Amino acid sequence: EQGSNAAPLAFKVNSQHVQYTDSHIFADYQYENATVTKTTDGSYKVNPVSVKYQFKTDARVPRVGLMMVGWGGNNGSTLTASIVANRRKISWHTKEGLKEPNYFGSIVQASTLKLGVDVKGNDVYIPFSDILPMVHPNDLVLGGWDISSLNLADAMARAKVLDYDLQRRVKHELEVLKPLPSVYYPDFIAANQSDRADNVIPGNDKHAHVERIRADIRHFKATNHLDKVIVIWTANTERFSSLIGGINDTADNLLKAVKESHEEVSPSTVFAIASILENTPFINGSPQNTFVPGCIELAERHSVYIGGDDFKSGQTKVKSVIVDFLVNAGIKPLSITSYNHLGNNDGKNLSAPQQFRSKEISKSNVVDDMVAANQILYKEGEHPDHVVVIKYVPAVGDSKRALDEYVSEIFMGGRNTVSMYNTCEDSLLASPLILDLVILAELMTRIEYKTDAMTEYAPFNSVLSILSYMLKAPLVPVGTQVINALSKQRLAMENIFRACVGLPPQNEMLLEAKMQ
Ligand code: NAI
Ligand code: DG6
Repeated sequence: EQGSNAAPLAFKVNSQHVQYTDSHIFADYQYENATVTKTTDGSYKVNPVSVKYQFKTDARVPRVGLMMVGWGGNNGSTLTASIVANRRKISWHTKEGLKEPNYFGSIVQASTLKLGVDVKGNDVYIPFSDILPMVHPNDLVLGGWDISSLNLADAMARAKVLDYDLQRRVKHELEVLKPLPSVYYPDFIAANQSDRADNVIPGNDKHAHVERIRADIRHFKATNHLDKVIVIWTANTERFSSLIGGINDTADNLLKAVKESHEEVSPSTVFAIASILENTPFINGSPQNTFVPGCIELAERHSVYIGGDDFKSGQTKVKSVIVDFLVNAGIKPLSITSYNHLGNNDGKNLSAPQQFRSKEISKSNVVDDMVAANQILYKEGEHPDHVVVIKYVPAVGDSKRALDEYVSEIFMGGRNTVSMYNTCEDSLLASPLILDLVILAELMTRIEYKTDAMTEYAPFNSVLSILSYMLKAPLVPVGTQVINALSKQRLAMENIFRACVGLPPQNEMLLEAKMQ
């Protein structure tokens, strides 16, 4: 159970603005920004603003459970097997030799961040996971639901992602893990998924389904002696739910719609509601609009964290780097054409038009902020052509192919075409993202802030936009801007965590190296 004392810290900040107690880190932080207004003559007036924040971080690392919806899928089974291999330090043979387990692809576990500079002015880096006390993936207690009854060992074999020798070595530990029966409304996922659905909660009473999922979360928490549970949707992509006034527009209407088992309440929204009512953070790793307005309001009402949508694993991550680079280099992307083909069950589900449409939407809006940021290249409302194609090709399995072409206008009417071809196991990119989302969402539950105008510490906004780096279509608090540029998303994360330990935002000015 959660210890009464803080976890050992990798560093301490020597400042009057930072205090450490047995259980917490307190930091005073001056947030600097600038507000800009346009004057009547078209010029800008800029007002520097400075706001004092106090951050309070509970430095005690709790015992955390991760419940995956779609546990028996490619991501769920791959992540489970990989955690077991890491936990037990299980190595395995491939034709290239002996392989050791790792957490590559997780920013928390496999990336570093700059803490400062040493006496010679050289950068000093620490593991990302050392910036604040975080849960280690090996310590997560795993569970979840699936409409397919296969145990995790058979699910791992069905996924055909991990090397056979590794599968063989973790099998005994996975075969005792069985997904809980789940909520299945066939209309929301492709008809081609129906033959998997042999593990479903009976009936059509959506209120009873919410209560059943709530009970599952409570039971999992109690039987595993957990301090906290995080629920993540890594199940099939659903179709979008229609947004209907009186049904899903407000929290009360949504709860009423659940009681009436309205047809537009999706399984993923049932899980989100159940999690929120259990005070359990919920993250949506798929593109559909799980977070209808009423669901967001419900999360805010209960001060529960939610995050989404759609894991940003490969093609979109690269896109949010390349377009950012091109636009910031003064080069004007005119068209972005993206083809995918893949042969796993996700690809099979996405071969149905309504489910493809959900993915097409989440993959299509990912450059909007970068384009809008450069009014020299783009007139108001102007946008590059952007086409997204996904095809199901069973033979390639989980090894997704992504082909992208970027055509840009360069100096004096010239054209620049970048063409990319990317091959990778889809689930090996997505699984570490699940860890980052869960570990960072949990960390956020331990951070509170206060301004001079507030008498009590408070949690952040329920919508965790800080998770945007890992998500294709980041959900942000109502009325705030969406940031897709990957470098900005990473900076936001790093700098917020730095603020919690009283450190200034990351800057690369290196003035000490530039002055005489
Ligand atoms: P998958 O198809 O292998 O796994 C999904 C699992 O969800 C299946 O086992 C299925 O039986 C189960 N399922 C379907 N409806 C369910 C419900 N109502 N309740 C419980 N379980 C249910 O898919 P995969 O590859 O694991 O991906 C999972 C999701 O993550 C998909 O929506 C996919 O689009 C999304 N995603 C995956 C990425 C990747 O790189 N693998 C990246 C971005 C998003
Ligand atoms: C085909 O596009 C399957 C999808 O589930 C993707 O693999 C997934 O959305 C990842 O997309 P991206 O653009 O982040 O590589």
